[in-house]
Amino acid sequence: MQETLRIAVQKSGRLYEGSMKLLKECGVEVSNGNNQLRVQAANFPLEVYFLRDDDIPEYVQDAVADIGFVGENVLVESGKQTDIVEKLGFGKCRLSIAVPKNGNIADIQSLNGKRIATSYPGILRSFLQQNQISASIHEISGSVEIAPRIGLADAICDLVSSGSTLFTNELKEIETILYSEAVMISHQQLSSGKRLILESLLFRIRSVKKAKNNKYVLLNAPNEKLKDIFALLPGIKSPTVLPLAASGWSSVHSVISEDDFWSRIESLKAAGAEGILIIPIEKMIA
Ligand code: PRT
Ligand code: ZN
Repeated sequence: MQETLRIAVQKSGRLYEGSMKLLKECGVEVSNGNNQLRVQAANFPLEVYFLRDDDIPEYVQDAVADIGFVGENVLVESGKQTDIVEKLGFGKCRLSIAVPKNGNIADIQSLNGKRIATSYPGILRSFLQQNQISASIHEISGSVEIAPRIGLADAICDLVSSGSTLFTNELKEIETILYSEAVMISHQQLSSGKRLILESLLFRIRSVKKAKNNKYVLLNAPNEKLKDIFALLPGIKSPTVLPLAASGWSSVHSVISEDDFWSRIESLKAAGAEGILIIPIEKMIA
């Protein structure tokens, strides 16, 4: 009998949509009707457990689930032993120390003797130790950003993504402790059957991620400009070149990465490319 890989994902919250979307893009069909705790994928040997994110590292460590999608921040804070298999590219945020905008704390050294409110006492404690700062940590589970205003703390250590929560609460970041995104974690000793399923899922995840980081580009150019244009299209073995009906012109097809997308398009235009079309790629198989 074929084995099934058990994956833990967040039941609801900021990582739920990204997790389900990624599975879907990998061709794994999961229906989560009726708010079920466990659902078997229809077309892949995967069983999905819907849990609170804080419980995911422990479940994977203890082999209640084989793998999980969870924020790196939650994993590090939990101190649980699992392997990080892959960064997933969603749920990006940072754990930062922030202080009142108009207060007198300007750098981390000024935190000595101060009170810091956080939901991440473990990560904060080791940061303070490493930097030899002696401050008291007030652990609170939510609405950390209001702590300075109500006199509970002098500073906070909380997750930031857009920065609008800090802005609204008249706080400013003075230090980032951890950059985080959703990661795939795995139990440290999977059976060989489960490892094979994991490899197959991972292959699909990497193909989806690679496709997102690249775009298919089509352009027209006069033949005498092709050499300059090829020089601007690195990273692939060779572009496809087709003659156009208009003599002396060619159509060039290639793949360019998202990283320096706009500057590369501008360079292509400057080099003589015309009629540039950019097309998203759905999957990219290495
Ligand atoms: O119920 P459960 O325990 O599963 O969920 P939860 O309420 O603990 O977590 P949830 O759903 O809020 O967040 C899940 C994960 O999303 C976090 O562990 C992070 O890995 C990731 N993530 C990404 C974030 C943010 N961005 C984020 N901005 N988690 C929380 N925030 C909060 C932050 O705490 C602050 O209150 O959003 C506010 C700041 O956002 P900005 O955009 O105003 O800067
Ligand atoms: Zn949580």
